[in-house]
Amino acid sequence: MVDITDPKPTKKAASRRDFLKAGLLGGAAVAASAGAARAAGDPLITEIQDWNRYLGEGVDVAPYGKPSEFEANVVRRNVPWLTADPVSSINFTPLHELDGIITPNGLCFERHHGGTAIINPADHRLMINGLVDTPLVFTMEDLKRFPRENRVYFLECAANGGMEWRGAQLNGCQFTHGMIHCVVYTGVPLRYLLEEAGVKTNGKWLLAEGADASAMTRSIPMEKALDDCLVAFKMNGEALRPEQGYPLRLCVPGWEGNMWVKWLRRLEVGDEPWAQREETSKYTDLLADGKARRHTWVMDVKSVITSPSPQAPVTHGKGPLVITGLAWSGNGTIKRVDVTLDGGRTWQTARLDGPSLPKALHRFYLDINWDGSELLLQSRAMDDQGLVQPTKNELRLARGENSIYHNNGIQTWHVNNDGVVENVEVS
Ligand SMILES: Nc1nc2c(c(=O)[nH]1)N[C@H]1C(S)=C(S)[C@@H](COP(=O)(O)O)O[C@H]1N2
Ligand SMILES: [Mo]
Repeated sequence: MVDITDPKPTKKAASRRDFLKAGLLGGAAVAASAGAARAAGDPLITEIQDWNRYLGEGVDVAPYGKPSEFEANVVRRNVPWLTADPVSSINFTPLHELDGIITPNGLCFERHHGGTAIINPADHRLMINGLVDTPLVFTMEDLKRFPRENRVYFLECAANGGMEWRGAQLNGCQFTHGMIHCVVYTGVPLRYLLEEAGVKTNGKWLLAEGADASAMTRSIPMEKALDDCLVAFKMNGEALRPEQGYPLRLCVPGWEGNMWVKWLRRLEVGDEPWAQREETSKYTDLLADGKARRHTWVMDVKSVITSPSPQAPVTHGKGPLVITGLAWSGNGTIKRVDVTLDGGRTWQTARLDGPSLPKALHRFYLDINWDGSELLLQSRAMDDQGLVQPTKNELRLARGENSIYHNNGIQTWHVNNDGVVENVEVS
């Protein structure tokens, strides 16, 4: 904890929030006494501060609000050497800075293959053609007259963690696991639109096409399209962000992000898959024998500790420590998350907190009293189908080392005595 003899306590060391937090942790004697001592001689408590003395800005200074200036480091980040050009590239959600299960719109990672398309919704059209009774074209206005639903889903790029197949590489969960976001979508069940067009009996597949410069296309089996797919126009209550496919995107819950076509302009009904680039040369899994697995749509059960993690080291020394992270499964809900402090020798069941929704992120916590010794932190998730997250060795045994996509292996963070955290691999 903070040295109470320090003549110039830092702002962080004496914040009211820390004091309250310390007071709330009943068993945390160290924290509580430090908090009490701070209250006694701390100028941040005893002297009136500027923000208490002067009026603040009026309403309307920011008609669309922004985060506090003190949160300026909470941003998406890319890894420039990963791709040749930012137009066909990726950036990552700062998972280590977030809590709960919802990703703020401005922090949702971006993956596009031809840059962000800028489309006036008045000019946007969605066509349904192919093996249908009546080919249809919808405007955005048309779509908003169908009954709509609100659902919380994660979207994970199949390449999330792809750089980590052969060993620990990137130092931060933002980069190892940040190709994921989770928001509330508002949209029309795809089923309603397909029913309107009337799918012919041999219509077994759907080709979804984007209106961006990459005109991304993916084949989707009709059962999935009729099951839980959504044509969404809102995220977290407001219009989709341009980066996320404004004005319209496809949601394919629990399945790989690549299928969630943004700037959705066309749905063609067919009798077999199309074998487009994104389902042959990309988004297939090269196995050890040189054959490629295809149509691996579901994003399997997975989890990661988001704090402590390399970008979120332990700065407060020993004592109460909140370990937290995220778990998810494309199969359904998360039933249990176990956490180990010793690289997998012993496990403790973490506390799941917040909503538990199918195909959505789940938040877990393990509140410990850290004695300052080294930790090898891992989390292991189990979903409601009984599927358990594998170790990276188990994954490599099953899939070989050529793979990029669908790495749901257990992540290890090494925490040293000073609380510095590093990406390592032990199993
Ligand atoms: N039209 C279009 N849709 C697209 C893409 C694209 O480049 N163009 N990228 C796909 C990929 S690979 C992923 S992982 C997700 C990323 O969604 P996001 O940018 O909202 O995070 O969108 C998918 N949909
Ligand atoms: Mo992706």
